[in-house]
Amino acid sequence: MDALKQKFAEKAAALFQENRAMLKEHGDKIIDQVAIRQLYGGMRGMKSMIWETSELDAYEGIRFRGYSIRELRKLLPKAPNCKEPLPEGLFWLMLVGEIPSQEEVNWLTEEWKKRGELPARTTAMLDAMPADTHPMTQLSMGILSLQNDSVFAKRYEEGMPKNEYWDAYYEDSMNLIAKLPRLAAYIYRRTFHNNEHIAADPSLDWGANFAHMLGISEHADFKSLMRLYLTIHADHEGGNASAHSTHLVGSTLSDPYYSLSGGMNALAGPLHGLANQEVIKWILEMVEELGTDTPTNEQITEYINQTLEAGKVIPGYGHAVLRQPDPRYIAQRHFAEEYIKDDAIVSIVWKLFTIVPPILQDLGKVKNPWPNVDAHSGALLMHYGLKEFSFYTVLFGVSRAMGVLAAGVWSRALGMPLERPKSMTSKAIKEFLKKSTVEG
Ligand code: CMX
Repeated sequence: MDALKQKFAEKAAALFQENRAMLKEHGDKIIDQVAIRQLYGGMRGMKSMIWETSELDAYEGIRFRGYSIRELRKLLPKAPNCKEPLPEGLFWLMLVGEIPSQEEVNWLTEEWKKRGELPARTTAMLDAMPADTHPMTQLSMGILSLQNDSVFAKRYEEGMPKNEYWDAYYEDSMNLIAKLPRLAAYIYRRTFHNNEHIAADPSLDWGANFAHMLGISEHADFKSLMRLYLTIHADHEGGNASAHSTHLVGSTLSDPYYSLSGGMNALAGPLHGLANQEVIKWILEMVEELGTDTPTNEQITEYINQTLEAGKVIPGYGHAVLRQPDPRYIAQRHFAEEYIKDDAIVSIVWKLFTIVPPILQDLGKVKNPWPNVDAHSGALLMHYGLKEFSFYTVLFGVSRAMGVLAAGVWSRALGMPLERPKSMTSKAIKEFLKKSTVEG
């Protein structure tokens, strides 16, 4: 058994026992109440599942195993000559709750290299798809094409006992995460670069190798950006749509390939991960409409109002949980301040930060007028030459896989059952109200 798996096995066995004892003693205690508003309102704030890898606070933002993004940028191991964390380190942290040593992270980098090859059937399937198929569709189908090799599905078929589910889920998750950069780079190169592919560089870590295979830029800063990007998009506790979808599908004992594909289909929606594509599309349309990439505040205000009057949302702004500027936005802004000088699109993103929030606030209904993670990422990618914005959500997906799969290994280890909440009809709600009024 490898060292990461061994560590996980010990921690998971201990928490499993602890939880059983805790549930026996406290299982009937009420932790939350549900308002009718929440049933009609996308279950906002409803406590409904266990997610070990990260926790989101409305004001502080995300904490991975208790660490903020600012702390992780300092504490996680790094590649030589790079200030940004290695995403491999975050995966280790999410899985076992400890900041890994440089040696442990190097082991994980090597392990993912060994598991990273794509089978020929995956590339053949992608090649058979129309070139204008959205990259997120290609990603989801590419993940499913790998399902033939699921260790979990095979061992389940052979009668694997419950206490081994996590082990098979771990193996699939490691294999899948290892392959995702190659799958994503293949999708990018076939869709936008005449199907000309770039071989993996065995000397590079997971994130830098992804940057290399995309072939965008040999600029060292782009590799740093990829490491940061893949770290900060990885997890956002369990309730967001991609995490929750992966979790729900996994709870049926569908294997990690089916589960992650489901999660990616949720990420592909414009209110979730696709917002990173929508932000840059919206900014580029503004630049084109106004005929300048240095618009005045008045011109930007006018454009925002036009968008709202057309009944659309301002992409990259607002959040279902956060009530402050997203620390993932702030991390990307700090990156831009340090690495990027004089970029017109980055400047527009910064102007929007001061112009959008008061306008959204004046609408009187938007609960969070601040930027989310998607408001900044596209401008950074554009700067380094990754201009094909329909690909942006795939990058988000490659990162998100680490969080949702690490959480999936935990779900299997803790024996989480089939997820099956209760739904109600509007008629039943009316009857409930009638009864509660009569009863006073
Ligand atoms: N622009 C315009 N209106 C907005 C808005 C925005 N950026 N954000 C929220 N609103 C509106 C909502 O559409 C809703 O309007 P109605 O009552 O008319 O339906 C109202 O304000 C209240 O919404 P809310 O409670 O503040 O926000 P929700 O929790 O319902 O939705 C989110 C959150 C992210 C879907 C929403 O803010 C939004 O649509 N933002 C733009 C899309 C976006 O950037 N998504 C990415 C989020 C991050 C991610 O998951 O990747």
